[in-house]
Amino acid sequence: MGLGIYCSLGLVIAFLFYSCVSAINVTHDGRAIMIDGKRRVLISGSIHYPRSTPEMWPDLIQKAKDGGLDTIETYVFWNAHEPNPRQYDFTGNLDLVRFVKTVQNAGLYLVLRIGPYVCAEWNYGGFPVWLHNIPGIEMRTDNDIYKKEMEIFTKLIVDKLSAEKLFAPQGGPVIIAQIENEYGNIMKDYGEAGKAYIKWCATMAESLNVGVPWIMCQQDDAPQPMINTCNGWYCHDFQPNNPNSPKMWTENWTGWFKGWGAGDPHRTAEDVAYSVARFYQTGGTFQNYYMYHGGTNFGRTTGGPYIVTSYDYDAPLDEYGNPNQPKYGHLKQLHLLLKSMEEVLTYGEPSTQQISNLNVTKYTYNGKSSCFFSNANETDDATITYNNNTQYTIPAWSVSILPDCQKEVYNTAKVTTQTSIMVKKPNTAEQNPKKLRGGKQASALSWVWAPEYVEDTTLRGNGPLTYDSLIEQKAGSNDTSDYFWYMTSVDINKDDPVWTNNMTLQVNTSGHVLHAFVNGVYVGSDWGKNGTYNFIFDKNVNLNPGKNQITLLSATVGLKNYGYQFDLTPTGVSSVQLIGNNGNEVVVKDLSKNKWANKIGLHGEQKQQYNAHSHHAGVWLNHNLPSNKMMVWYKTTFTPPLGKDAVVVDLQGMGKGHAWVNGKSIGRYWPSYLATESNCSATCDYRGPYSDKKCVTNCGVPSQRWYHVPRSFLQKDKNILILFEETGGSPSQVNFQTVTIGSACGQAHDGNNLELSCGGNGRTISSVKFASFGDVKGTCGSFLKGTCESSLDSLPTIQKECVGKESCVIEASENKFGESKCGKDVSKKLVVEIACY
Ligand SMILES: *[C@@H]1O[C@H](CO)[C@@H](O)[C@H](O)[C@H]1NC(C)=O
Ligand SMILES: *[C@@H]1O[C@H](CO)[C@@H](O)[C@H](O)[C@H]1NC(C)=O
Ligand SMILES: *[C@@H]1O[C@H](CO)[C@@H](O)[C@H](O)[C@H]1NC(C)=O
Ligand SMILES: *[C@@H]1O[C@H](CO)[C@@H](O)[C@H](O)[C@H]1NC(C)=O
Ligand SMILES: *[C@@H]1O[C@H](CO)[C@@H](O)[C@H](O)[C@H]1NC(C)=O
Ligand SMILES: *[C@@H]1O[C@H](CO)[C@@H](O)[C@H](O)[C@H]1NC(C)=O
Ligand SMILES: *[C@@H]1O[C@H](CO)[C@@H](O)[C@H](O)[C@H]1NC(C)=O
Ligand SMILES: *[C@@H]1O[C@H](CO)[C@@H](O)[C@H](O)[C@H]1NC(C)=O
Ligand SMILES: *[C@@H]1O[C@H](CO)[C@@H](O)[C@H](O)[C@H]1NC(C)=O
Ligand SMILES: CC(=O)N[C@H]1CO[C@H](CO)[C@@H](O)[C@@H]1O
Repeated sequence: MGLGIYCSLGLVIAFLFYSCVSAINVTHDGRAIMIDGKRRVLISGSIHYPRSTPEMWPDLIQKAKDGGLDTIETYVFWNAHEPNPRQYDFTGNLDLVRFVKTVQNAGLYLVLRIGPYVCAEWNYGGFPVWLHNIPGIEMRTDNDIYKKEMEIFTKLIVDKLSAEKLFAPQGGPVIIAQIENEYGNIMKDYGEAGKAYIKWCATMAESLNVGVPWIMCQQDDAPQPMINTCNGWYCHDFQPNNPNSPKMWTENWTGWFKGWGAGDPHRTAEDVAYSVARFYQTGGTFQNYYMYHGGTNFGRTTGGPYIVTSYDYDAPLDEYGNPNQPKYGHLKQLHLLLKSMEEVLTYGEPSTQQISNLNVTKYTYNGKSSCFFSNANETDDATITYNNNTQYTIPAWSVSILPDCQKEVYNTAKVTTQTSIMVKKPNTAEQNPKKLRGGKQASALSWVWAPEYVEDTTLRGNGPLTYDSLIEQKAGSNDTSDYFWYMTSVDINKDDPVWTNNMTLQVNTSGHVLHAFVNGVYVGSDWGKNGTYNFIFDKNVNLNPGKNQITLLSATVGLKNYGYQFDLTPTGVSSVQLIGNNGNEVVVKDLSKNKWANKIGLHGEQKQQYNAHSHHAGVWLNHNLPSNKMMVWYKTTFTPPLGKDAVVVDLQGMGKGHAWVNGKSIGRYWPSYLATESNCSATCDYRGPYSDKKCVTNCGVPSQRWYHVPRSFLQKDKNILILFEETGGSPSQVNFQTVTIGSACGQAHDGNNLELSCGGNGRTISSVKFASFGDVKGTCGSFLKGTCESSLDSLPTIQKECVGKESCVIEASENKFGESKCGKDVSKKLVVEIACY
């Protein structure tokens, strides 16, 4: 593609703008990605456009830029864009072009990971389920039907972005593209066909002539000119497969995703920074945070099974877009420092020597040197002598960076950014808070309800589809709903050998949730526990002589998104048996090969009961509001909280279901699913290799209680929340809240400045809860004064300088707070906890 200058003339809300963008030449050598011939240190972060809203994008991207990023990375989500064959959707939060342009307007680059298999804890890894139902298809291997579909979609995306001149040679922000995704992890199971497929992927991608490098992550045998890249918690040991490929890290997991039944994952700021610093120390030049902003799995987009609606990921920006402090700020400092060392890191000669078990790496270029000291010991701090008798102490599991090889400017374990504690606040915009019995106050939400209509149809066995045996749920439904009904009837007499006084209905299901009814009466439910999704449902049943109606409702909770042939993992009911057991013999009557009628989805889904403007919706009732009744729709109106803080709805008390605000899905809810007690740890030590089993919190409480309601879903006055309650719950405690910074803690060592802030937006410091200069003990929220505090009480000083302000900066020194009794050997610090309005 030729390079040139592209200009465009546009009219935007009465503003004439005239912009010229010049072609950007993206190449690479064995050291780095080169932009216009210059090697670059690139720091990137993943933000998936469908996991937020277009109204949130500019703010998220600006915060990423302020956080020191120069690149945004996203996958492209095939099943969202092509819900039905050749029917495409690029509207709303699927407006990929708008997202890329938002990144461009912020002056950042973009890495486009087309996949089109994406994993990403996204439903079915991004594959449309209709694809699975094309006869003869085999996904992600050397199969002509699959390859044709993959090529059509990949080309569509490339053409769409090319038409808008969004690739770098056209002056656009897209500097790198990705084909396939982590295929190397599962390739060996596909044998020769897998190798042929990967070669085909490379050739197909190259033929699209996008004019920027293509990458393949986790693909050791990526054919040239594809660049193979690393994904993982740490990537310092990774080496690309070709001397001409730079060392790139496409997924540095900033945290982890969460399952129903799991607690909150947490990866410390110290450990993420450590992994980044070691990567750049060992010659890495491009690194991407997975995720930088995780966001929300709206609608039915969650992968799984059993992954929660929030995709917060403990990322540097939280689900709502607020800085996750100290992670955001601690990494920002590292980014700014690495960028300031860009030239020496990409052109300098590195040399590494070992000094008492530490790796000391020195990069030298043009007479300038920068150093990294890394201590990989998990328990012991280390002191080394470098530069003629200067001593440096490097804490365990940390890296010190000395941009001039003299003065330590950053250490990954020394966090100076404040820790912000986010809180939920009640919705003060709601009028007339209702007094509940016991003096408790609840918001004035009043509810109407409608039953999900089952009595006349499904429970009597009337389904529009019929099959001669049980059908797999994806095959039967194309995944157009979570819900799939299986109905059959069984004629049975008292002389049937299965007829005993102990008859059980046994259902073997591949998940994910099962509800069973016999002769129109509910008999029980079950779902997979601890992440397992195959389970056996067993229930004693009373049958009538003659005809009996069996109705099973199977519900999916996100289709599997990862693993060898994950796409073939069955869902739904696989066998149904009646088992008679009279104590002497067991008689099995297999109903699996019966004639089965099926129905896709709920009546209310068809009639759009979730949309208050639907003309077909069932009548809402305002009397006898049911509680703990399954299959019920609930509706309420509410006034949104004032201000700009993120809005959440607290669904405590509800069972499992789906929620909509003004007809827009805010995702599945399941607050009755508590996080397993045993998997949390009371303490969290950043030292030692991280895994998602470490530092888990919030066990024994709902895995997800609060659900994000993006501000752009809300109208000024009257808004409508509709819930479909599947298993039974009570809406009496449901209320809207805002998420805001409640308090913050910060510390600064002697001679440094302490910065404290209530997060902007006009929010001010309301009080100082704790302040001490000395050897403070404890953690944020429970600090204790040490034994050698400085002579002047620091509290009034800090109150004077901070209260009433949005932020304040305080010098931590004996000059200011008076002499301490700590002595030379104790490292003194100023520690403060503030509260915010
Ligand atoms: C792009 O940059 C490379 C060096 O990285 C150079 O060899 C090449 O000629 C440049 N291409 C154009 C079209 O300027
Ligand atoms: C809890 O920990 C156990 C043992 O490590 C593990 O097998 C299980 O999957 C964990 N459960 C959750 C919900 O994370
Ligand atoms: C130091 O570098 C060597 C060689 O690259 C490597 O094998 C070793 O793991 C590194 N040690 C530390 C502490 O990083
Ligand atoms: C950490 O350092 C201590 C003391 O030097 C040493 O005994 C220990 O073996 C080290 N641990 C590792 C994993 O290197
Ligand atoms: C260290 O000190 C010696 C003697 O004072 C001097 O010759 C040498 O240049 C110094 N090296 C560095 C790195 O400063
Ligand atoms: C699933 O989708 C395919 C392709 O659009 C279609 O041919 C098929 O009839 C659908 N199956 C069901 C059960 O709706
Ligand atoms: C249940 O079904 C699964 C998948 O079809 C099968 O592997 C398993 O053996 C079945 N279990 C029983 C008890 O029938
Ligand atoms: C699931 O986890 C719970 C709580 O840790 C435990 O009691 C139960 O045995 C586990 N079930 C399975 C099937 O592993
Ligand atoms: C009833 O049948 C089930 C399974 O068939 C068996 O496990 C159970 O022991 C039986 N109960 C009695 C009282 O016989
Ligand atoms: C092999 C592996 O663990 N892959 C994971 C990489 O991270 C993404 C994002 O969380 C997951 O989707 C993959 O399962």
